Amino acid sequence: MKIKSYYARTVEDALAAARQEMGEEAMLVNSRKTPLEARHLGEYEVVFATVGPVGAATEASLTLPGESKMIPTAPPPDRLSMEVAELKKELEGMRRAITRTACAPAQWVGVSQDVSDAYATLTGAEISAELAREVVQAAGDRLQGQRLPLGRAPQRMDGAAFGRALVEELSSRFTADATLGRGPGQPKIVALVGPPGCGKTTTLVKLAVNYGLAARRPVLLLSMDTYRVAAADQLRSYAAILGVGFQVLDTVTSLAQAIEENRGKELIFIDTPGLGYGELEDSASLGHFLSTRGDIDTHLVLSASMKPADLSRMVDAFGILRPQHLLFTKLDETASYGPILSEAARTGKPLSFFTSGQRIPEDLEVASKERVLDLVLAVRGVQARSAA
Ligand SMILES: Nc1nc2c(ncn2[C@@H]2O[C@H](COP(=O)(O)OP(=O)(O)OP(=O)(O)O)[C@@H](O)[C@H]2O)c(=O)[nH]1
Ligand SMILES: [Mg+2]
Repeated sequence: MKIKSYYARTVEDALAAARQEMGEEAMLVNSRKTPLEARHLGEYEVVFATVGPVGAATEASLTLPGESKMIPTAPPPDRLSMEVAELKKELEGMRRAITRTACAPAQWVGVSQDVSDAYATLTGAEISAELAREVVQAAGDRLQGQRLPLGRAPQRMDGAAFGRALVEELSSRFTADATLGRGPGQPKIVALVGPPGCGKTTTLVKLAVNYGLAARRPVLLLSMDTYRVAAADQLRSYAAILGVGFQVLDTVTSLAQAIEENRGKELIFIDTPGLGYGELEDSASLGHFLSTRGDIDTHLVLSASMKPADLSRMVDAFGILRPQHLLFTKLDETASYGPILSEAARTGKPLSFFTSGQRIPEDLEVASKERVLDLVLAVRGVQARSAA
């Protein structure tokens, strides 16, 4: 019996090489992902055997591109271990088939490494699987339409061009808009709403400093956060430090009145209590007020570190307040930025600002498409800026 190890990018490639060298009777006896230290030889190590004359020397060889090197090996596997190996092979084949089917659009299956890499990058950044598939598919179509004659196999496509098409596709799926307030009138009124502890109050202060004080615009801070004892004190302290007007209001009627009385201000920021799922219904009057006032620009504040499914549920739950923008905080607490893009794409709502730290007022930045693409594609190394 002759046993030989083949290192190749795929099991199929190894099989083809083995059949060519060892003949059609070459039998796959084992396959595994190549250990990391030998990964440069190929993604998979696949062991093949052929039954030769009894007593023939047993050997295994390590096949490198353009070279064949013999190394000593263990005794030949017995019947049971060969059956186990066969089963392993089948399982591995099934796993790969399932992964491919779930990953790439049907017509791209098994065709292009760029496609599966792109899909892996997007889902690795926790962009929703559905959006990732759509974008990768559309990028491929876009490229095929531009560059390749119809019917030509996509594996011959230009990887860099595909990267650019991918960035363009992603970029076309969401918007960013960091304006404060709605319409040309004054004052600009901005309300921050969101789940408890997501960073509403500190973000509001960051905005007030950067867009009010720093620009010498008269600012007023209003707090509707009377749910918890002394909840408004946090904002009251900031207002005192900054030397800006501050009021605590416990009804929407008094909120409307305070806005009316302060028409002379350029910027009015409204802080609201953190609302969980259950509490959203209890605060129907605030919800009704914010969703019906055409002059209030409501930003839904969300932590970027929320799990994608919880994030989507939360965004949907806050839909009753009809927020105009999505504002993401705590970017410093995650390394997966895909959900930001997914939610912006899913809801069609523009991203407004990002915060990435507790420092006031420094840790605030304008949300831009370039920034989002840089964050999402960081590991891919695609030049997001060039296409955004
Ligand atoms: N790491 C990090 N922490 C942040 C960020 N933004 C806010 N925080 C912190 O998160 C905590 C809660 O912030 P708040 O601004 O009080 O959050 P809130 O949404 O007003 O909370 P409630 O009013 O209780 O609903 C504070 O410790 C903030 O310093 C951020 O971008 N990164
Ligand atoms: Mg607060």
